[in-house]
Amino acid sequence: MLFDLVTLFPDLFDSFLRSSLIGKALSGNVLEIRLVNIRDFTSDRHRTADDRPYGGGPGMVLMPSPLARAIESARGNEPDRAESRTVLLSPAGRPFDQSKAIEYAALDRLILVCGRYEGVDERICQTLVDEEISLGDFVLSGGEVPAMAVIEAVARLLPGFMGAAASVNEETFSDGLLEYPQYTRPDSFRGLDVPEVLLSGNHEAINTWRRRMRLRRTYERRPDLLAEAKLTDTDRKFLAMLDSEQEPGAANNKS
Ligand code: 4FV
Repeated sequence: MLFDLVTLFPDLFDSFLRSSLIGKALSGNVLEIRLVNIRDFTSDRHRTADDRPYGGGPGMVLMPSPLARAIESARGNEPDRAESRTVLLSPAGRPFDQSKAIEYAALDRLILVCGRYEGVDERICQTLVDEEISLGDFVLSGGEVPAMAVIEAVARLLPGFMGAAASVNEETFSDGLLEYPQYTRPDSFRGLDVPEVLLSGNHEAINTWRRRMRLRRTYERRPDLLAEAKLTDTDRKFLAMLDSEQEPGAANNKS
């Protein structure tokens, strides 16, 4: 899979591209990442890429021409990459989540456009951007960090990326529930012991405990996820029990 990163600050990606799994995947041709510096597509000797907003107001806006040329140059390389999508990282975008990561992992190429300053000229969104994606309801100084998050979430889903290090975390959100708590040695830490069941070797009991912990954590922390979660009748019975626990005067046994 190919990622084109359209940015004013390509150096920001240096250590990220050298980091462990991404670095290995780049050398293993599991994925390819190309940096497209918007400044290389400016036309004046000051290499100006931003200008004052029409209508006044604070800050600057990324100019349409250099950005359009940068995106078109990215698209121009290897136009045969059929399944391609151009995505602008912006707080006004659709929240990024695991289902979007799974969707992107099926593409041949993802062109990620990193905004800066107050944002990009809207005519870029109208002409060259397929969709806008937000990392969350907060304001960053640039789209580079969200782009790194998208690359990492998508790359982990590519065949050959995780290799032996396949993780349970892949399940997180894929069946709509939060993950179960993890423990490792020592079995007693600052007076806190690892739950007995995890030391029992009884894998059926362990799986039941882990499923219940996923249901309880999702119920307590992200009840909004339960509507979409893939639940069994046993799951629903357990959730009903949690509900009954909430009733005033109900006994509270944290199993
Ligand atoms: C952002 C976000 C974000 C806003 C203006 C960069 C900044 C500047 N991108 N999810 N939250 N972007 O805050 O994706 O263009």
